Amino acid sequence: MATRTVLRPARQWLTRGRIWPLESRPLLMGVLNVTPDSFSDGGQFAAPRDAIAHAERMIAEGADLIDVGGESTRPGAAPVDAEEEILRIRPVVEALAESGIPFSIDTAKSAVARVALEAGALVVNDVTAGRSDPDLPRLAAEHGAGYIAMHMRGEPRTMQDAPEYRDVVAEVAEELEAWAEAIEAAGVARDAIAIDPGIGFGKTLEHNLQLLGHVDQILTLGRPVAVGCSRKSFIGRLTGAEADERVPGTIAAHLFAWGRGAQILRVHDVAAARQSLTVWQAIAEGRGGTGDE
Ligand code: HH2
Repeated sequence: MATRTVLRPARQWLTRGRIWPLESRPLLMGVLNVTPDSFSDGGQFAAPRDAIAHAERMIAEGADLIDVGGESTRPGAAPVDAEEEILRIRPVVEALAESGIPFSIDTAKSAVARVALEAGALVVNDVTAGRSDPDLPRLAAEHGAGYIAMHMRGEPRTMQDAPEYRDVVAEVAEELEAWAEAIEAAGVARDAIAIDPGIGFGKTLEHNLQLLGHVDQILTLGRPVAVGCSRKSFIGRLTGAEADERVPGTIAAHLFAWGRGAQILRVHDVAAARQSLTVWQAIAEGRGGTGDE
């Protein structure tokens, strides 16, 4: 890897005029998949009423924002066209906006992002980091929105076909920085762009473990760092647990990533994430009490 400047971790994330401080505690993005086929919660929140009730529950449990997705990106998933994705997300983003719930839109398509941004989405969460739809970064810039640029090799249908890296941490960091710079060149403010190593996207078990163990290296790019391990298959590979039994493994992975500097965590199980982080943080800050509580 070419030598690059080592920067201090980002201190804030700017999304549509809202400043999220990143130093005191991690931001939690609660996952809201309004899809029939997401790998762990597909079909559960397809009805707008159920989706909104779930979003409200996640906010009450400590989510900072809700990440709405209308297309599954699980390995092998078939792509969905923009019209279908819009039909799925429109009633939900409009209701979230009406309730004043902060939300992001998890999409790689500008037509879908436009609907969400017009409703008030604060962030575009793009698993292709601006590479599949060149209009997406420009559109986010027009709205002053935040952007999450996630790392993926290939596309969901084929990404797990023998992914190979020389040095996974260095290559992911290098590619993320190049893609984030392109998003910046399209007009998105530097402080608005978060990067995400894309756990499970074109990576083997070993690659995922390397990336989680070295989040601190990604942090030296000086951009906000997001991580999503929630219920992912690497936890199943390590433990044999099915997707709906992976909360303990998710907590362990996210606590480790937070300890290494990750600032934004994307989770399905918000209450468990918030509780684990609160306890971890209290101990880390030495608020252990007198021992008689
Ligand atoms: N993971 C998933 C989807 N979007 N976005 C970011 N920034 N980081 C991630 O790790 C990430 C993501 C996959 O998880 P999920 O939404 O639960 O499943 P599906 O893609 O099957 O809907």
